[in-house]
Amino acid sequence: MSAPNKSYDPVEVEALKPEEIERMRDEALAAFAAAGDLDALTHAKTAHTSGTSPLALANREIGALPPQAKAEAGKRVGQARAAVNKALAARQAELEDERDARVLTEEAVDVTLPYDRTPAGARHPLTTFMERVADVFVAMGYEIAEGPEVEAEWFNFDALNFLPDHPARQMQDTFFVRSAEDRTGHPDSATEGESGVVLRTHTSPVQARTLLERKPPVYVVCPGRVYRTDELDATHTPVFHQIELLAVDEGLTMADLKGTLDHMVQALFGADLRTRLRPNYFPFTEPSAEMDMVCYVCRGASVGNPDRPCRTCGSEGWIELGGCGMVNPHVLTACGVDPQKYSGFAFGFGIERMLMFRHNIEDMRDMVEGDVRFTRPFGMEI
Ligand code: FA5
Repeated sequence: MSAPNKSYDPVEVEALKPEEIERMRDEALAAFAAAGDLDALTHAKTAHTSGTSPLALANREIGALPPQAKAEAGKRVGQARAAVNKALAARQAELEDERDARVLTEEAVDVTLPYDRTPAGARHPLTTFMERVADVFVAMGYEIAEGPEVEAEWFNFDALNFLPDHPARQMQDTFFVRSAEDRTGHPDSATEGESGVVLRTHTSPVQARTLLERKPPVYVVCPGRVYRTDELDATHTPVFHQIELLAVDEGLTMADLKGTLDHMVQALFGADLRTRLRPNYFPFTEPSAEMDMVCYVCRGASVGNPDRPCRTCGSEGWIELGGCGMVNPHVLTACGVDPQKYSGFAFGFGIERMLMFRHNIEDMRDMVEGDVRFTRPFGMEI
């Protein structure tokens, strides 16, 4: 900065001469006009309006002028800086308009062009729901276990304590696989029911397979496809899905079973929902029970209340989920597990029926017919 002037002689301060100020202003205006895009304008802005620009440096000289000269020089510099800022703002707006117009043209979408008509695929809601149920148990430390769909009769029935004359063993309930020698035989062949091989009628044979393969403690969840000779109708299909749960450890009781069921129902349908057990019979569990959950829609409020009918539970207040019980000691023994030392619980239920009441699906046939108009509303869950 120059030394303070004692007398008024503006000519002595070169940077404040009127023609110098005009030159600085004109240079700035020319630089803005020459900036072809916003990046170039940013550079020009730094060069001509920042604290080290010629006009800013000239402005600093004013402080060294004698008082009578300060006002005149200040006015001159101030007017020049105002002109520079105005020109900058105008050019900025101009360049932004140009950029917007260019982007609109370059990125225009022709909505009349034909789109890719191949629809994106989605997983079937049965698959995603079955995985969601399994995840609830995996989060509790259970492992996934699997077994074959073409199963030995021994695993499907004998190991599970089905006596030889149990009705489920009849050919009108179970698909028997023909023996190798009889593959070309007549459909009514007598050997069909004697091959010892069936399409598994439930996921419970995985219980026996797991107990033969692993030593307790065993905590497994077994999702899978099962087969029965049921006709396809609104509530039955010959091919459906079940999820089985098996826990075998020291000291397990019905209370553990009930707590596990409550946790599952709350994880899948909402907090505070209860389950109840009703006595039932399965050869492979003792005691056995049918498991219901309180209706997650009306929570029992529709029972005896014609003004509030509930489609989900048919105003029953409860929804039947599946079968369960304590693993029958005969099953433990058949699979080499000491029933004096270990006890266990198991339950199994049909995924289709659960999906039906969870999404108010009225006809099971919709789930198996593969029509995308049914699956599409379930979205792209993967
Ligand atoms: C069983 O299959 C037992 N294995 C369940 C079990 C496991 C009990 C472990 C105890 C311990 P059930 O035959 O009731 O039980 O069938 C279970 C579920 O399969 C039923 O609740 C129903 O939801 C479903 N289900 C049965 N038949 C069909 C069918 N034809 N179509 C669709 N779902 C069916």
